[in-house]
Amino acid sequence: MNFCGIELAHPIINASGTFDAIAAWRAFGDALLRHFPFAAFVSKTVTVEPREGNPPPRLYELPGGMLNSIGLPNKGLEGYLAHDLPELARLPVPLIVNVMGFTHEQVATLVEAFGDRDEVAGLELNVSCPNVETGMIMGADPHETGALLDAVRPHTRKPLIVKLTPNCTSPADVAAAAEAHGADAVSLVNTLRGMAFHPRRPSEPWLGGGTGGMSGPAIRAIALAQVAEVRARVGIPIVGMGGVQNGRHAHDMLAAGADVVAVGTESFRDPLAGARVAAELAEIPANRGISTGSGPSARKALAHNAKKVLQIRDTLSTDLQASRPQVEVQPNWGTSGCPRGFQM
Ligand code: RRO
Repeated sequence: MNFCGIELAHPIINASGTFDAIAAWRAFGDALLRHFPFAAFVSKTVTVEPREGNPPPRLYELPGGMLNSIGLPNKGLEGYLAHDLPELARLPVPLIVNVMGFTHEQVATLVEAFGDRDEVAGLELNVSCPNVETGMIMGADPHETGALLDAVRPHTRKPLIVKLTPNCTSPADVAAAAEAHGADAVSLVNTLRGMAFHPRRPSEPWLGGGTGGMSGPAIRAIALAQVAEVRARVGIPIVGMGGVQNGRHAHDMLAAGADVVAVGTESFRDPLAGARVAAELAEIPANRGISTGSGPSARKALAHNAKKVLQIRDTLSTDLQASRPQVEVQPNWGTSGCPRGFQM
């Protein structure tokens, strides 16, 4: 299928920041490249300057999801170009780089730097991070989003995908402004701002950053409603995400109006979730009335790719799952520090 001029083998990609392809490559070896779980790879957010990220703890498990307060740790533009981009360019799928700046000039610098690179298929503008003070300002207001696009659109001809926040009055208004000012697509939802207290020290916030962003199955219904609302307002393609765990959930996201579906939190539990979701989606009968508002219809794309995706599923169990990780991979979030057995 075609998404903003980018060829995708199937409609399932990753949500930014939820799959570390370089670490997974180290863990699984080249089997990961032969059976990459996503049709495109979206990088973790890159900023102009390197960032340490927020103080720990950075994660908190919740019933049906989790809170994160990662705070954009990254090597910065120079470090990313020198170290990460050459490795990510070797992935067998198109690369979409997620960028964030605190000013228009910073975002323009990032867009220009990546806009020139053949390794990069497209850019996702993160105007929706809940974990830095100014992170959401540009994405919470339609005028701010429009002004940002006016500033950065001239710097590249590559597809610009605007990642929307659910933490604002009207994501659909912001999406409409993004479209009117030259965005090629929108993606939603980023995480919902949330908070948790220390289990043993009441009134002390658990997360080092104080608040965090909530993701996982508990937010799926909210994501579906917002995707449907945005679809009613824009004609550009939509990347739908929020709590997708299986093919049925992906199907629902397409039915709500998405053209492409991103898997996020589920990949922490199951690094192969992307391929599994794609395979399950392909098995859902194609004639279930999915009709997307723009671009190639998801139904046609599913039928076209069904065979290919089923092949991926068949080889997964005999190859990638059997290949022993060369470093230890946590099967689940053991790092949140949330005591086992604690009632949430
Ligand atoms: O790094 C983060 O804390 C983070 C980012 Br950039 C984002 O966009 N969404 C999120 O939940 N966490």
